[in-house]
Amino acid sequence: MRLPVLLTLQAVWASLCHAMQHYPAAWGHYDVCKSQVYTEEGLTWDYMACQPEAADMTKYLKVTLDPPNITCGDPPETYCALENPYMCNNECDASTEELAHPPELMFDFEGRNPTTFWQSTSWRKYPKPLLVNITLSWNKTIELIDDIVITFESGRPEQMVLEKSLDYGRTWQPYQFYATDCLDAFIMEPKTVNDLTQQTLLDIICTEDYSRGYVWKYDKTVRFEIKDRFALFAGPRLHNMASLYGQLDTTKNLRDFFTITDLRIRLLRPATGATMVDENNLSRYFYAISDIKVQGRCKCNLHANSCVFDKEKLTCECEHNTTGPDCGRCKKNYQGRAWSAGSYLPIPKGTANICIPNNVGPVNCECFGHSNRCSYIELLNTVICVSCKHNTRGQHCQLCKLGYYRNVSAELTDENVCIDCNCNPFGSDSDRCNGTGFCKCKKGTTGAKCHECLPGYLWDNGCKSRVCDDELLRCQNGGVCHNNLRCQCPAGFTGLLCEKPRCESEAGGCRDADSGQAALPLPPAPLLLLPPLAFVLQWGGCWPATL
Ligand SMILES: [Ca+2]
Repeated sequence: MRLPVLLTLQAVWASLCHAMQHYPAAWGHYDVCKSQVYTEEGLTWDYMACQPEAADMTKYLKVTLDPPNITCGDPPETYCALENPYMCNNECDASTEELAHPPELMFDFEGRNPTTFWQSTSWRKYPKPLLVNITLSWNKTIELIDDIVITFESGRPEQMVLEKSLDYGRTWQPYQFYATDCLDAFIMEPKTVNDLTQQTLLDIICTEDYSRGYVWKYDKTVRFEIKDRFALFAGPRLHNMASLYGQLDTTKNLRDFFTITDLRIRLLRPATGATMVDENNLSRYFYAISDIKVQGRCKCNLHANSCVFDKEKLTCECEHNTTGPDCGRCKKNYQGRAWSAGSYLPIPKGTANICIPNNVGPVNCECFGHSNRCSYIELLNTVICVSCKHNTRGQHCQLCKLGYYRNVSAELTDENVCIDCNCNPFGSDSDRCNGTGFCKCKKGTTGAKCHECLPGYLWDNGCKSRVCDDELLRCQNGGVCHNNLRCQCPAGFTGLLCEKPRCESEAGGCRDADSGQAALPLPPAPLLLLPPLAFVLQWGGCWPATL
């Protein structure tokens, strides 16, 4: 392949790589906490914001029911069929595996037939309300990333509240109210998630969307819509995650809204399917849940990309010199500046905000405004700026990149602090210049940028020495001086000043201009075709006839 083709392919590849780096699909992975990079100080670590992968969080929870003996089957009882409330000979018996409905059946793998579910005792004590609290505890802060979906086999409750805790169950806040009649049940106007806006996203609403119907085959789920709330910032198909990440970064309330340690489902009134409760047939009324979905990830404050489940507890595997269950503080001896969470911005790598050792001199990431990212170099026990912009370089972006020089009239924080040397590529030895912008010139060249010629030289993609003129350096044998750079020689002559006679290769030899004698004939034609000899004959001018 020829060189120009190679260069073209390389250029295409480089621009492709550049384009891919900025392709939106690469946004928001945050799956790497650090990577090795080469800087002027050698091999070092570059730190990025990172977070664990999202997962099915129901694998890691503890479930508690209140009252504790609310699960059916102890003592055994009969209840009405889910499909037909007048067939009331089904049995719930906690002591028989096939007839028991313990809470873990809300979290087992679904897809089997028949569906497995937890079930409460029936509403025997009507009109005393049938109240059940189902508490899911993680003993760890987690961030929700998808809708919470609860599947009821009993018909969806006529009244329920979904609550969250952010302090391991000490205090609770409602997430959403659900009722067949919001005004009647909670004195709230019925709303849906579609009524929310960016400004009202954190409002707690009561919805009637998930309470209607009784054992509708395809209408069994109660949902808390996380994704619809995300979409208020990220767009309907969550294509603009940058906008959402930006909001999460800057708005603590928003971040906290999607963060939980516990969830509580407060079941307040079972499905009755009618305005009147049939007091003669109370074993029709109970709660049964076959599945609860909670998708999320460990909250590690963007300081860990993995979270392990060990001894019944989730823990972030903290990086960036942080520690604690949520990487919420700096390690001992790494408290050189106040702890802070990582940031999603700038996309796609974010900012790590690592903890730095106690004994580092200047603790700030001081880069004179040419970078907002620093990297701690363990070997040198120092903090350096990473990715200095505006053509700067150095530990604090205080120097100019090679090929640039310091603009003395600009402050160190000025975007125009470094000026392009702008050395003439033909006239200068390199693209670098000294502190006042002077380039290093090639022979015959002068000027600050090496774009002018010294006397005796002429510009021709650089300065070439003067070859001929009409005075002292005349072209000989009838040659004509062309732009003072070369003699245009007549057919029979060559040389700088047309001082040599030209070889006559067709005739098989050269005539020596000084002796005037005929040269010996050259060897026969096949030998002439030997490449080195052919080259010499074509380009090398005349050789002695004895060759
Ligand atoms: Ca199940």
